[in-house]
Amino acid sequence: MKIDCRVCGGVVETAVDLGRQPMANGFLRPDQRDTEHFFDLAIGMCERCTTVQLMEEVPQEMRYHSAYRYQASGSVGHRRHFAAIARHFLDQELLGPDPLIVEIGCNDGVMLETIARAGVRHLGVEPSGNVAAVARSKGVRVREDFFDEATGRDIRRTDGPADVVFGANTICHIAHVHSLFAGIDELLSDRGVFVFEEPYLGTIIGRTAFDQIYDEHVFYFTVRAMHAIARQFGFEVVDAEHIAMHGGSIRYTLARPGRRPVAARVGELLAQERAAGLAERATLQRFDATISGLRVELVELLRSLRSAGRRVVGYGAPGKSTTVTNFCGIGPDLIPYIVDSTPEKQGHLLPGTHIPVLAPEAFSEDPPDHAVLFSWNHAAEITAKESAFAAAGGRWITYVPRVAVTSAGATAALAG
Ligand code: DWN
Ligand code: SAH
Ligand code: ZN
Repeated sequence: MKIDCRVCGGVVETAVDLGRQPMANGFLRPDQRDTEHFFDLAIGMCERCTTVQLMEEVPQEMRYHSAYRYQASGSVGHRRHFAAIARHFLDQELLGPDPLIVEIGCNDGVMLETIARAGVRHLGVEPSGNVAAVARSKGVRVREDFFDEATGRDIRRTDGPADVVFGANTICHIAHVHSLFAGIDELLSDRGVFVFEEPYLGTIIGRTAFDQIYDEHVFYFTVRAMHAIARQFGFEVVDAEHIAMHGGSIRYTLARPGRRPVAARVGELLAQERAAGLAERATLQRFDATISGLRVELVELLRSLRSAGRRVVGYGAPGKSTTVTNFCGIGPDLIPYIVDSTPEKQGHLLPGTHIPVLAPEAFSEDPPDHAVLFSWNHAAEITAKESAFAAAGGRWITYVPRVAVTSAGATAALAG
């Protein structure tokens, strides 16, 4: 299959195909089993700008709404991470007489609550009403909307120029990339910075983290692709920092050309990407073959444990778990339930495979023999929380970077 690149109009051809899949966060009530939206989950690389992107898109209004299941404050690690970036902006960027920071995809206010407490002017732009309400309850000012060119222009009119526009795991969700950057151009001050952190194609491939591929993640950025995107829309990549979030992300800093010095690590990451062949379609095709082998291994392991009478459950129902279970054909016959700490996911069914999601108490009250760690990027926090499980002989099953039955210690190291 071929499509036109959303960034530059070049040709994008399918390179990794994960088959018919539901929306990753489309958790169902038991009576909603027959209402699921499926689409062809596949990615390809643009032959011109090398941006990797979904071949088929799920409309944003179907993905983000008043029952959005993901709450960004659902882990200690993420709360700490976003409090730290907020303090960085307060100390380094929001120093003018009347500074303004705008966050695209502020979710439940996990970052902006620190800014609000500091009494600094801010605005969250968040289309999912339920999480926007949580942000407001924390004192965060929120505009319930999808950010695009019109939104950027309107915020400039009502609030003035922004010194910082921030996004985390959101910019890669936005398919209307031309309108997005036109909105940034409208909103950002002359010396302002557009800072955003997104899962990194380099670590998705390097760690075989194929479960990061799903409907919400429209783009899978590299520094090289972002360099081309920035230039196309009148900006410059002035910094690119490899961070551990979500198993490996890049925090990009864009500015207007010549306004900020370019950090040396931008060139270092570009060189690493060249060495890793990240701009070559063949790299994606090898990745496609690797995950097909991983699928066979994971299903064979689960089947052999079932045959041996061992009880296996899932731990964590991140968006990623929808991709793994549907791609591998893992249903309640192999994993009878998954526990997750998000109240809005409990009592619901995992999209596609309809594995029931229960509260974590089900795990601690009746520990299984094995647990597949779907929230592997939270491994340290989870294995510490469930240390009694491993102490009693329970074993974690992981599949990133490869299928393995591990002790708690080795599992904890997975988070990166
Ligand atoms: O890009 C996105 C990122 C920001 O978050 C969105 N597409 C949606 C979402 O992706 P995700 O669901 O893969 O994010 P997480 O943070 O890996 O999800 C972790 C899941 O694990 C949550 O549902 C909460 C759960 N969890 C748990 O049950 N016990 C997490 C921890 C730390 C725990 O102790
Ligand atoms: N920033 C948080 C949440 C990421 S989940 C974190 O990193 O954990 C992605 C968020 O982006 C969701 O809350 C979703 O509603 C929001 N979003 C999606 N498209 C958007 C758009 N065009 N403008 C603003 N927010 C958007
Ligand atoms: Zn392109």
